[in-house]
Amino acid sequence: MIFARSTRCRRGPCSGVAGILSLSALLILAAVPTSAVSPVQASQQRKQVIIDTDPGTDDALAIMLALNSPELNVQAITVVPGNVTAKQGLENALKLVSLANRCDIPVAGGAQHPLFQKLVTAEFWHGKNGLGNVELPASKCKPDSRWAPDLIIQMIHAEPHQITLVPIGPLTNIALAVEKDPSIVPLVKGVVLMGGSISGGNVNASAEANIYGDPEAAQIVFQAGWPLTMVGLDVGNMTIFTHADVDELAKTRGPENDFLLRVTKFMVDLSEKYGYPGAAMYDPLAAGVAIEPTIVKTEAMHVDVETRGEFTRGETVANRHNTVENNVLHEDHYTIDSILHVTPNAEVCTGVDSRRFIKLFISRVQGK
Ligand SMILES: [Ca+2]
Repeated sequence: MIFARSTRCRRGPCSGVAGILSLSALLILAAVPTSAVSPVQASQQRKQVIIDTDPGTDDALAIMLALNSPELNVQAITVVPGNVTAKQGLENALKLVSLANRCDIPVAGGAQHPLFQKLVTAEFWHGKNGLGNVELPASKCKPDSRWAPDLIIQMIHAEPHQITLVPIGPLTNIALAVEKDPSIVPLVKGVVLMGGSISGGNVNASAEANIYGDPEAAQIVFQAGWPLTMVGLDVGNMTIFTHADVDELAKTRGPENDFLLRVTKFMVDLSEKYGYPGAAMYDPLAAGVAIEPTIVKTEAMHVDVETRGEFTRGETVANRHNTVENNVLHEDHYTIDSILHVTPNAEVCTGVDSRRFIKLFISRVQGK
């Protein structure tokens, strides 16, 4: 497994690898006359991401954050059914890129339903239209004609080792891409996904919504063998957008700013109605981790997705110590023979500098 970041960096407040790289990049840039860095080169230095999304209120926040962050170059937005149907999700994604005047970004529809179960949509939490009942103008942008998994496969082959996948919905499209062309796995730079939990679910006692939405797809994605960061409920629930944050957004104006103001107000009001202190920033935090990995602490774990449990279907079962006991049959019973090591397959986020993230989010979208 490849885990580029050092353990010290991941677990600390972090002056680690990412910080060193940033410093190196600054030193290199300082040594080069500004005119020598072309816009194309500058664009290539940014992290290339494909966002796979089921927009979705918090998806809208994540997309707007990504589009307004110079660290990221959003190569494509692919749409998966989840919070809303595939059709509604595609319409929403197109309206979002249109609002941001980014018709240059391909937006493609993909799967129409989960791999092995019926779709469960969440208008209850996201409003009838999935965007907090905030109506956006009709999109100026047109959908890409490619099927989302094909677009993902093509882009990864066109830019090997460059693209980070940022899935913020059920993992159907990503699993279909891997199943169709497993050769993309070693060519992906990384996967930063919102989903899962190691401390109980939100759909029910055990499962988080994105994983619950397509457990078989999630198991494929977790076992694929690429560097994967799991931004789960554990850290999303620590990252709460409050009325004070809504008020902060209300201080500035702009088409995106004003849209996000209304969506976040919808989210905070609804969350408070059901007893939460504010709106958890699940999907935007995944975008935030792609932008600035040091916002979270992670621990390497082996994660499997339960697909058969009566009470636990869709649970991300994380091995915190990465060992299992090896039981061997002796006559009529088993005995523990040895301890086997389990190779981690995910960096699981276990801590977050939540205020730093909320400030980053607000600062990036204010006045836009
Ligand atoms: Ca989502």
